[in-house]
Amino acid sequence: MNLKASEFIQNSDGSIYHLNLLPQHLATTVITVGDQDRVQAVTKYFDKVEFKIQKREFHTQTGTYKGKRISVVSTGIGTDNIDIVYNELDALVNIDFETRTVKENLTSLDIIRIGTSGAIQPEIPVDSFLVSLAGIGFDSMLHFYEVGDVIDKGFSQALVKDLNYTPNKGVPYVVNGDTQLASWFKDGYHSGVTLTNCGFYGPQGRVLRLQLQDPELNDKIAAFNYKGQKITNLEMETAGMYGLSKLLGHRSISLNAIVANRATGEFSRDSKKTVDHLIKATLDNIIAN
Ligand code: R1P
Ligand code: URA
Repeated sequence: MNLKASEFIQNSDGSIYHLNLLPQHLATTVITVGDQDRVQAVTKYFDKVEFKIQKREFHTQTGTYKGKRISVVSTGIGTDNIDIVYNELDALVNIDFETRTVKENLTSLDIIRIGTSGAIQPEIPVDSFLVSLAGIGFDSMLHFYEVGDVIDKGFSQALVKDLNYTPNKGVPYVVNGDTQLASWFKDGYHSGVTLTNCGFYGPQGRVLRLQLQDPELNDKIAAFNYKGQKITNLEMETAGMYGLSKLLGHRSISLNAIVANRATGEFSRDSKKTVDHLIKATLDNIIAN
């Protein structure tokens, strides 16, 4: 069945609506970054860049690193943007742009996030790296999809109970990252469970001028333990990435440069340098696998 013009939206050059890409512009290994300027910070290490485009916060460059073709795509901030980026990346490989139909043989992408994050456990220091083995979504994006058995219901129920989580904030969802991709990033990485939230300030327990609905929430998050798993860090994309990649049939892993530690109150003195170290490590880990 042909997809309607209002659902699968192509620009006048045939490219997909937000990312502005045609299928030939995308590699099957994709690095996502939040910050559009971080795309260049990754591709400066490439042998060559074959293609560049930017529309809104979605900046893409495709090229080769040590002979491997990789696309680097900026997502902007939040799981609302992850909804756009994941659906459009999937369309680029799994929808025929001429017939506007879903292909019979589907392609699976490897999607690796290089992002920043704040640790919530004191033993995970600023300027360290963390690979997210699972993502907990305090946002509601994934609930709009038929999720089947992709989410861990027991984990979710334990969160609601132990955190005394008020229903008007929604229902947390928990999704695992891809274990094969996670195994590429072991040496030099902490691992943990990443809490993805729908904001940076109140939702992550930061108080500037506004008081919080539950001032104890971050302490409860830090103390929470489900079958030996502790929540390690806070950011704004991982759970949405894991949910959509499982539903669409792609492999995703989220790598975090820890720039803040909420337990000790520290922030990195040179977060750009830490992110640069994570970029170099990630590129070499991709090549080694
Ligand atoms: C907030 O400052 C942003 O930083 C983190 C959060 O997930 C959020 O997107 O990731 P990025 O550095 O990749 O944007
Ligand atoms: N990004 C976040 O979302 N939170 C932090 O504390 C640091 C980076």
